[in-house]
Amino acid sequence: MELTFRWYGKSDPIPLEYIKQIPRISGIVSALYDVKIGEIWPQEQIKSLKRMIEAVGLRLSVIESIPVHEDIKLGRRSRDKYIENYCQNIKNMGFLGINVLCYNFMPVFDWTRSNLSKKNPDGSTSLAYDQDEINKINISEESIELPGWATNYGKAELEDLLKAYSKVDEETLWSNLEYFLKRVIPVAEKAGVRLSIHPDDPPWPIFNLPRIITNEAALDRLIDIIDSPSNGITFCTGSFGPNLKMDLIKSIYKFGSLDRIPFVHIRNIKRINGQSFIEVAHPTEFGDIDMFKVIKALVDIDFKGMIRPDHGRMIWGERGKPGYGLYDRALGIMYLSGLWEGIKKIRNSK
Ligand code: DNO
Repeated sequence: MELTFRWYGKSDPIPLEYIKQIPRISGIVSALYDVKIGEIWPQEQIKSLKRMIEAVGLRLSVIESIPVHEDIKLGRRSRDKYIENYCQNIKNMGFLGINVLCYNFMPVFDWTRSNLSKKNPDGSTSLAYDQDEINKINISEESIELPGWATNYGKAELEDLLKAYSKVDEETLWSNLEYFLKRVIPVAEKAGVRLSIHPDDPPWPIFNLPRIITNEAALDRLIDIIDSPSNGITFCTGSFGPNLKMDLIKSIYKFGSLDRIPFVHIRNIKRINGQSFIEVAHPTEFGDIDMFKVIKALVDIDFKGMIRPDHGRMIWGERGKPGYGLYDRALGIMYLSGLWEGIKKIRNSK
């Protein structure tokens, strides 16, 4: 198991040196953020990112993410060219010894929240998702700035995408994912890279756009598309957490034992009636996810992949990228690694 931390490159307000000071963190999760979606990442830029990280004594362990071009998700004819570029990126990663690639297959929007700084009684702020708020938004008319929102797309492009997706139902999206995986996974295998799909967050359709990586059955279907360790899952507790029907612990045992989980994102959420939730501090008692059981399952399956603390609250007056401040994520990973050490030692002493 390797403990990692997400870092947004030079524009991240958190210096790499600070991350290095968090006990037990040895890996960085990062990406190139200025390459157009669908293009080949310049090898020199990846090398320089890697060098920067290595200069402080850390390593570039995971690329999160190389975004999948919408034409691939839509199954447009131009997808082959973008798939070819994707394959080239995978080969380049493998060549540089970066072995895990986190990606997602969510149409247009990545992770979505309705509030980026919901005030908590203790003065900290959290990311929150309120389904009623989301229902009130008319995405083709309002321009909204939220994380994971289609800031990459201008208004006209967004409209065009929404129109195109109106003809794409879940089954079509599945078959487009299958088309993609059947082409990239053999390349990834050869390159020694493990793709890890990130679940849809929240795990249900939003704005009438289909979302398919939402539950255990979807993960079964995904790994059945191609039976390969390179066809893996980023097991994100906070993304699956709002889905009441998902037994997180059972899924960790199941997909972990099958060696289909190269990467884990850990955070806690508190469900608020129906389809709304707020992100809370990592420890079990603050949310609906039993962190002891999550870590125990990972210890039990002898998890050898990467773990990163996912979103934290903003605490101690910190300002920064929503969900990606230093302090609460550092507290979170210390708590998780303490659980890991305790569980492992008790198990070994029996
Ligand atoms: C949110 C992240 C996601 C993730 C992508 C992977 O905080 O976990 O944005 O990076 O979905 O492609």
